[in-house]
Amino acid sequence: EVPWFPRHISDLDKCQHLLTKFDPDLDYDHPGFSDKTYRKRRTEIANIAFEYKQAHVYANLSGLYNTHACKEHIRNFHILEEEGIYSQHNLPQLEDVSNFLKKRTGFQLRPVAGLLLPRDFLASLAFRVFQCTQYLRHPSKPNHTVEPDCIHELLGHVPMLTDPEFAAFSQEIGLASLGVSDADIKKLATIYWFTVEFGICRQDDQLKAYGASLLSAYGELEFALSDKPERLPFDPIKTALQPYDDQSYQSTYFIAESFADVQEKIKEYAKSIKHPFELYYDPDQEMIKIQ
Ligand code: H2B
Ligand code: FE
Repeated sequence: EVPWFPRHISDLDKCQHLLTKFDPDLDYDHPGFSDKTYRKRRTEIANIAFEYKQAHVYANLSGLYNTHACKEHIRNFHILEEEGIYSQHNLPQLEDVSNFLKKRTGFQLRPVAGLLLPRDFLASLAFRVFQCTQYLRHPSKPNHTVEPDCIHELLGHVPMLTDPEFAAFSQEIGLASLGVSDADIKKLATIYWFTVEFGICRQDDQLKAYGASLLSAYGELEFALSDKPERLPFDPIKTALQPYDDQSYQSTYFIAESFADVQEKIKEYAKSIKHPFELYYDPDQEMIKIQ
């Protein structure tokens, strides 16, 4: 049997096994062995080398967008690259992306430490605030992460939130969540899961991904559009009750007949939820007002 060898330049990510015999952390004879500061600096430098994969995640994913992403995502991703906000070799600053979004659709990014409770996460959307993580996935699993990370937010969510209609509709899901029961939050979070995170839609008779979790996961993006998983038509009443796995690929995806269709159906569904009062968002005062 022939030993494994790299076939594509990106396979060099797997050629990162170090010989440890001269490693200052392990070799007692290393002149730096007893120098903690030196060893810490070496570890930091080593981590930069391991994390070099990030550029490959960007290249791998963006290479799939033309065939796998919805039009809105493709268009806005181009704009982000043209304006110099996104590129393969650096992670943009939260503030630059937030300023860009704010000009386009009034959405702003706010840093968050990790996965939020659905009620808190959805509530922020009512204010056109998107809670954005600040860390990267572990480099040993570049293609998939169960938690949200920067790659997920930047490659998945931000291009979609750059679309005015999608932004309006995200805010509506947020407004629909305010003050509702735990059971209704669970249903809204499930709808959010199968649309904003894992949604597929039909465009020009082809299936395209618009869900951010698909658009930020190299393996699952291909899987979701292949003939392997089950795909059902999107119907909020049924979708809201579908159980899901947040640890690995989804076994079921929901197809929207068009991008506009999913938005319309969710709007209708939101009207059917029992709300304690009529409310709206006043953007001038950045306040929710009760009617
Ligand atoms: N928290 C954070 N920080 N980012 C998300 O994308 C996210 C979240 N998604 N909490 C939420 C949950 C979503 O899956 C729904 C609303 O439960
Ligand atoms: Fe997300």
